[in-house]
Amino acid sequence: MGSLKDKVVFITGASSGIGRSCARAFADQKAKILICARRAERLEKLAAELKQEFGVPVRHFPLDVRNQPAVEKAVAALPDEWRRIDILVNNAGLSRGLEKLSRGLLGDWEEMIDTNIKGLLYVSRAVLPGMVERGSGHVINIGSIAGYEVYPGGNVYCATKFAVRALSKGLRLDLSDTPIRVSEVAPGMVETEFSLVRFHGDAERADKVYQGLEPLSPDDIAEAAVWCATRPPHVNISEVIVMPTAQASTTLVHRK
Ligand code: NDP
Ligand code: 8X3
Repeated sequence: MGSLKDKVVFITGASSGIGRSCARAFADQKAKILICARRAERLEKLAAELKQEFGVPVRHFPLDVRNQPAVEKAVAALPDEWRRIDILVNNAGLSRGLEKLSRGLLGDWEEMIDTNIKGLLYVSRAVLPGMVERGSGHVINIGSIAGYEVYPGGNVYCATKFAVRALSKGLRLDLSDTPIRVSEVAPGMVETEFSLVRFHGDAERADKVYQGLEPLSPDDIAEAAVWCATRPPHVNISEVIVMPTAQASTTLVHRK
C-alpha cells in the first residue's frame, strides 16, 4: 500500500458528508489536509478536530467552486508547500429537486450545472497545471451511480454526473502521457445532507429516502477514495461503483 504521509490532499466540499469523511480518512493516513466549502465555521471546526485527533497539518478556506476567479485566486494564493497538491478530491456537488423536466426549476438546473460540472472544471483547471509541471498527482472525482443510470426526475442531476464521468474519462486520455492518475468513485445512496439539500430543507421528505434500508455511510466512500489513492503508482483505478447491498440500481431498492 502506497504511503500518503505528508501528501497534500485537497478536498472540495468538506463541510459535510462524503467530503468531511474523506478529510478524516486521508488525515488518518497522515496526509496534509487542504479543505474548502462555503460554510467556513464548519471547516474551522473540522480543521481543529483533524489536528487534534490525527496530528496532521490542516489548511482551510471558504470557497464557492462556482466562482471561477475566486477558485483561481484561492489556489494561486496558497503557500508553496500547500500549492503542490498531490491528490485532488473533486467532491463538492449537489442535487436540487426531483421534478419532471417539463416542470423543472431553472434555478435548480443552473445550481447543479454550475457546481457539479463547472465548479469541478474550475478547480481542476486551477490545480492540474501544477501536477503536470511536477509530473505527479492524482485526481479523484466523486461521480455517482446517477452518472451511469438515469432515473425518473433525475434528469439534470444525472446529466451532471454523466458529465463528471465523461470529464474523468477525457482527463485520463489527456494525461495518458503523464504519470498522473484519474479515478472516479461513483456511489449509490449515501446518507448525508444530500437529500436535505435536494428537497430544499424538507427533512421529512429527505428521511424517507433512506427509510427501510441500510444506506452507505460517507465513511464507506472515503474508504474507497483512500483505496484508489494508495494503489502502487502503476495502478490506476479508473472507476469504482459502490452501492448499498439493498440497492441494485437507481430504481430498484429493497426496503424492509
Ligand atoms: P452533502 O450535502 O452532505 O455535502 C455536499 C458538500 O458539497 C458540502 O460540504 C457543501 O458545502 C459542498 N458544496 C456544495 N456546493 C458547493 C459550492 N458551490 N462550493 C463549494 N462547496 C460546495 O452531500 P454528499 O456528501 O452526499 O455529496 C458529496 C458529493 O457526493 C456530491 O458531488 C454528490 O453529488 C455526490 N454523491 C452523493 C451521493 C449520496 O447519495 N449522498 C451519491 C452519489 C454521489 P457548503 O454547503 O458548505 O458549500
Ligand atoms: C446520488 C445518488 O441515486 O440519489 O448521486 O442520484 S442518487
